[in-house]
Amino acid sequence: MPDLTLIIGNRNYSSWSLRAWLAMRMAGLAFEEILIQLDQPDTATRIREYSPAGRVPVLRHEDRAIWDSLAICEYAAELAPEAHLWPEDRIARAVARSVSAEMHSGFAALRDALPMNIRADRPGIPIADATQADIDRICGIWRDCRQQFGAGGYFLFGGFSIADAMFAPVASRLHSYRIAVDGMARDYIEAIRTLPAMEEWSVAAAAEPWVLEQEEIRVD
Ligand SMILES: N[C@@H](CCC(=O)N[C@@H](CS)C(=O)NCC(=O)O)C(=O)O
Repeated sequence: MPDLTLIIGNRNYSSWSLRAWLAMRMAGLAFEEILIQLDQPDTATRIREYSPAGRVPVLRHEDRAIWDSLAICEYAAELAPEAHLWPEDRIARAVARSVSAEMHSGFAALRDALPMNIRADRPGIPIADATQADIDRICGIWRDCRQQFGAGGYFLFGGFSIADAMFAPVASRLHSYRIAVDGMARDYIEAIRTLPAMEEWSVAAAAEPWVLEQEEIRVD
């Protein structure tokens, strides 16, 4: 196995894989990829070949496993300090870590109701109150970060950071389901969607032939 190998799930659906992959790409690291199709009879066994946690993403570095998207993002930041995957300013960095952790551990209603489905274009899904509350909080985070720290670029802390990797799947979800958001959130979603690394991932996601029915939310 090469030095760095990232094990991911289906690009179209695996939001955790996208986060780790974006951080690795934006760090400028060379790595190989192994894609394990989710929801197959052998998925769990195949993932456990690389990580006892049994989830993707997993990063293999030499003979060690680093698992969990946020840990992989942190590791990418340490391997490539010159990429500044965390903001340089201490306060900005603390806020970036806070919003990344909030994303990592929260927003269950939104994650359940609006699964990441990069190739979908599906307006008209009814939005429950709990999901709307998650959307409002996320847009609030984006607004605060952009207003306070975003002056140097188009991302939450100006230049691309791990916080953007963490929120990229949400940006994709809000786009796929055409969720109404304010202008600042719309601009941020476009900044994520048009990031060349995100475009590369999205093109590959659209080309995948696999459909996971339980992830395909449709309007009745
Ligand atoms: N907290 C973990 C979550 C990872 C996770 O839930 N991954 C899903 C795919 S997006 C998975 O591995 N599913 C495999 C399975 O359930 O068999 C992370 O941040 O990496």
